[in-house]
Amino acid sequence: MKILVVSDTHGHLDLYEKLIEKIKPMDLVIHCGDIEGQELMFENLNREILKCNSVIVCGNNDFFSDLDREASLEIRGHRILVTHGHTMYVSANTDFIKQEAYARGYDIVIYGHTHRPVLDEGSAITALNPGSLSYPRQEGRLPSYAIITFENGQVSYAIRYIDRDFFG
Ligand SMILES: [Mn+2]
Repeated sequence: MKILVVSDTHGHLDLYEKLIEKIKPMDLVIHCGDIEGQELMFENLNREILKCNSVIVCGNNDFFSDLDREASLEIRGHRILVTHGHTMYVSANTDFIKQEAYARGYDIVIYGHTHRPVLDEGSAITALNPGSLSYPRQEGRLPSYAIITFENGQVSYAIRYIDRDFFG
């Protein structure tokens, strides 16, 4: 099972559409917030191109949306918390969000907000931030996304970057 994780698209889905045309199909897509009004378009693209459902949470810039602040998923024995992260001090580090998720019984927490990709893998809890497709802030500033793969009883994570050769 393969899950695509993206975040902080901030009103732009043109790069996202090119991305999913290239990496289709997926089993699920998670958007960690700051989608800025494009949730219906996002869900439709995922249904049409990836043939899958979408999980979207509310970001600090999703002012007029009725998106949930959190999503709770259970996949292949893993409990996954999805949240934008802005209320959990994620700009500093992953300590608080990991503690919070672990205390609530999760073993994977997925968030966004910082526009910087993070994979903080641990035995008790793993924190994953896919970065931003629209406004990357990490060194080099390449748009990024993440893939989570559940296979043979194992979970693996990959952060991928879209450079100028990505689409060939
Ligand atoms: Mn944002």
